Amino acid sequence: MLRFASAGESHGQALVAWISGLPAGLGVDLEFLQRELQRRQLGYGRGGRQRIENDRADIFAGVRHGRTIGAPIAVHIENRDWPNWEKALPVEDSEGAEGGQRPLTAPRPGHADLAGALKFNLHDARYVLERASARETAARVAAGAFAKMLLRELGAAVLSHTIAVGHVRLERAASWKEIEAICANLESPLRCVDGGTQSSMGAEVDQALRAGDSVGGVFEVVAHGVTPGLGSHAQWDERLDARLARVVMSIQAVKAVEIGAGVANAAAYGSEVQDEIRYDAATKRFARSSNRAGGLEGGITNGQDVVVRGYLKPISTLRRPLLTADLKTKEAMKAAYERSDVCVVPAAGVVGEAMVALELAGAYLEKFGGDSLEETRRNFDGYQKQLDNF
Ligand code: EPS
Repeated sequence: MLRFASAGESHGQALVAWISGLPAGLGVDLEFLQRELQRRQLGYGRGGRQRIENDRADIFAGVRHGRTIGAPIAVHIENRDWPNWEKALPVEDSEGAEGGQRPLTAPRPGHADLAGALKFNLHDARYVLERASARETAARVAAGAFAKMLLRELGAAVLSHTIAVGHVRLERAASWKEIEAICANLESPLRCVDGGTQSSMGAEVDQALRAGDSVGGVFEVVAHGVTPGLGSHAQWDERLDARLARVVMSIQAVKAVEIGAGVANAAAYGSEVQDEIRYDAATKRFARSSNRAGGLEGGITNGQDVVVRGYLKPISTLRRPLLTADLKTKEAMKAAYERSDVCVVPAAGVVGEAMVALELAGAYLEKFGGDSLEETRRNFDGYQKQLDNF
């Protein structure tokens, strides 16, 4: 079973990612891993923190001589902001010490501040926000990079692009080639495949910035080359569409998830929604000329691209804060402002890729198993033959 977890607070010493269940013998592409972390740091509308951080993954377990060894993998990512927070967030008991605790008692509407303070019985939301922060997603992206390395061995790739920022939306479909190109271009400000739309998205970010506000949007994750038959209709919790929805919904600020054209499909007739089937003798595979189902039917992959969209609400930290009530005095006041991002849609897309890659890699390993990559591949190849002869 493929599992992963993270630890670490936004302004603590470091983040840690732990990933367990990958077969032995998988080549680890260190350059790719670093590049994935770099991609997550990019995007127009990010705050000052990204000028401090330069995320690098140090692997300290589970990889030897460039390959996985079947043991849990552990990755360490330093927080370069830590020296600025060492006095405020020491591990040791420092009661009465100088340095200040940097408490946050005016909870931000929309953030985990209030709900977390109530849950953990804290009258300072500092520890809640430290862990709720999307800084944690650097660890997810590191874990996701390993999942992508396995998927690559099995002929699949996972990428993303931005389809909406605020009111501005990409009004056409993007081809896989376009998505590949926009992901390879680290200069692209918002990772939208259409230049004109991207400029309008940039103006939307500018407007939010000028107004002391924040702006959300939609990213689309596409998994290409996915074999048919992952996931299952047989039991509710085996349905892969449901599993993908869960992992994408777990990303900070995501408040809705869509598979394929799920939202538009709800307002259309059945004849306009279902993707007609034909057989392609050249590839020996069934094919479609549309993919409104987003590559999943009955909770099972059907061989089309898997398409998952994450809808992000605007970041809850506002330079022009909303009203709140103080955790200690209960008095009405303005919510706290901490340095923050204005728009994180492109970065969230990279995190979406990681989450989708991890879930898909898990689904591959459930179907094909394998303690070594050779064993996984043998089982996978046998299944491909079965499909060829179907
Ligand atoms: C975040 C607030 C900001 C973001 C942070 C997420 O951090 P800071 O308060 O240090 O400026 O930059 O995201 C990251 C640090 C990151 O690497 O993505 C929050 O409150 O969620």
